[in-house]
Amino acid sequence: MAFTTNSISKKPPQDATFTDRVIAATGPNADRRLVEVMPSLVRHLHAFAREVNLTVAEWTAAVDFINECGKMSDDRRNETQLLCDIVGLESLVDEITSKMLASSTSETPSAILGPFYRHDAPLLPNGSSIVRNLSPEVPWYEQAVADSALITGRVLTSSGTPIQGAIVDVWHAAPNGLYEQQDESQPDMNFRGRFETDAEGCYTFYALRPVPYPIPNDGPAGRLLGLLDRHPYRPGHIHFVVSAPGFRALTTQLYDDRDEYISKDAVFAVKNELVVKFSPREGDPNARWSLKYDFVLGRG
Ligand code: MBD
Ligand code: FE
Repeated sequence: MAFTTNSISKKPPQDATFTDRVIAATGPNADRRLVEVMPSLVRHLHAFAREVNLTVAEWTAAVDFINECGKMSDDRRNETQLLCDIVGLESLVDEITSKMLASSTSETPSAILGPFYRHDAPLLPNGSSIVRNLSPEVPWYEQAVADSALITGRVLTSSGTPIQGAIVDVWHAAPNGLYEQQDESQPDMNFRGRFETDAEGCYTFYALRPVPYPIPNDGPAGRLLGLLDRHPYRPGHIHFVVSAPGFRALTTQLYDDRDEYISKDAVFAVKNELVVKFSPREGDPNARWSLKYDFVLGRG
């Protein structure tokens, strides 16, 4: 039955299915977008429950599971978002959104934000490092030196004009596979920074080549992965949010091509255009590798 605002004031027909009755309960002053969205959600939820013969015990376990995710979610760790990630929902929504908004195929593809973004990463001068307090006492010191990398590039319009004053907000995990907020031993805001592009649209910073790591495995989302006999690994990746006035902010990730998990990301976020190759770098005591990557923003 096609849903119209007119039909909601009518008594549901005697032969309406249970699902139609639930949908028809929506009132005349309902939120407009919910009027579009909820009939489909209710139909799919009901069809799912019927298809799998969902029992009360199973539904209760699912409610407990979602409640547990919610209780574990705050601005340091978002377990509900992680749950969406492992069933591919954040990647799907990201793809739908970018298809709706992208006006040019030259725009850099987006990728999901993930659960570890923090607002207010320090604004650093170009040429500085997002690696804080690295010393030989750090257990992964050797690896950090071996993976040290200079990352440079430009922020451009889709016609190739440099954008001055764009903000490149970047974050990645430590060589031990933990983001700074997951790891007591790391300084606050380790491996996070924001850089402003210069008159040529350039940004420059030091970071590390990223390593594969397991998404947090100690909560309900990790338990679900175990029950599904799935591995928890994401390929090594560097997160970016690139923004500039007059342009749509670009949330994306870059993936190191050395990584075996590129073809089996636990959260289904890899896109070919975002896989990058680091080059060996000579004569820079701060970096063994370099990467050049230009971000192309859409107007908006
Ligand atoms: C991450 O680090 C991440 O980037 C995503 C998308 C999901 C879980 C952990
Ligand atoms: Fe991540």
